[in-house]
Amino acid sequence: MIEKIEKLLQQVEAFTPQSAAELENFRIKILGKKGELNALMAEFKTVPAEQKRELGQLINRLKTAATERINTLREQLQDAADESASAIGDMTRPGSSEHIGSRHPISLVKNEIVEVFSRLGYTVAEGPEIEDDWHVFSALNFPPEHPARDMQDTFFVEKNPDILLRTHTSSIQVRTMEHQKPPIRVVCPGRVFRNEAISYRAHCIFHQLEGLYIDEGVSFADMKQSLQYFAKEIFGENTAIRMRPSYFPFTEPSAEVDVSCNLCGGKGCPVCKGTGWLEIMGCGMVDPNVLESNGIDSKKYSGFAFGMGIERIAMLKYGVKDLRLYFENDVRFLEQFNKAL
Ligand code: 2U9
Repeated sequence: MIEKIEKLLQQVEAFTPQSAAELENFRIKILGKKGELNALMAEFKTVPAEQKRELGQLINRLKTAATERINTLREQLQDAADESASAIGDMTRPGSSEHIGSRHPISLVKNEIVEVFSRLGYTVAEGPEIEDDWHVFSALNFPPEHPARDMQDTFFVEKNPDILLRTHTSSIQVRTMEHQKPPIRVVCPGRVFRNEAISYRAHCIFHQLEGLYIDEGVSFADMKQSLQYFAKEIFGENTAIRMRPSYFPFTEPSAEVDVSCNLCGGKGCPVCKGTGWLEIMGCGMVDPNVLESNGIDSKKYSGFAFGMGIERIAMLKYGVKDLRLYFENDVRFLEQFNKAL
């Protein structure tokens, strides 16, 4: 019996359960009603009186050792469970949602404008931001002394007067004419660069979208109708347009296009500075010199072109007062356009 108790004592000391269930089974096996300890107690009753003292002490040692060991192991298992639970965190807390970002308002407006013109049969073309003099100026009828060719207005690359950052996306139309015969119907969105002081209404980098339509018999009336359709699609069905004479080297005649101010309905307000009109773009009939420079017979073909600043259209559409906001990447500003996605 002594041997049996000592063996049980060793078992108690060596026992290391992996789970609370394993520990509970062990407790039942040793301390339970039908466990080893009660069996020993029953056997104890039958031993001779002279052995009772030593055996009684041993059984008591086993009972104390088993109770203490089981309590210690229970605490250890509980600590380990608490620790892994805190690593997972509060499992009842709602999950954190993924931040999916939003489209930049300039991209949204650009896509919208492209869609309007695609309904009129225009395709989209893009081109390089670093250009040469021919594609930005010479092919577009800019005279050699034109101020845009000046260092003051244009960024040149590495002091080479022939290599520059495009000041307008017209260079894309020039490239289109190099590999496409009329009819040509194309819109050209892109980033442009001008050496200008940064303010609430000007930036040295901005985005333009220009269009070109060349075919036989294209008239000023076609241009006016197309741009009126564009204005109504972008600013609303009740929008009216007007044209004022203007000048560009690449178009003749040229015009500025205004839309009726839809804030005051044309009555005059601070946004339209009391005029009832907001300038949105420039346009004109492609100068015959430009057609000829680009290998198109100006006697057979005519065309119109237009150009707009996307920042300006987005400012008018969304009521943005400071153009610099488009370039600061402040998510509090950018996220406001989410719903327009
Ligand atoms: C070719 C022929 C003609 C593109 C045009 C404008 C009028 C125009 C400005 C609006 C505001 C630029 O962003 S802005 O500063 N653009 O007014 N652009 S016609 O004319 C072309 C282009 C290419 C071959």
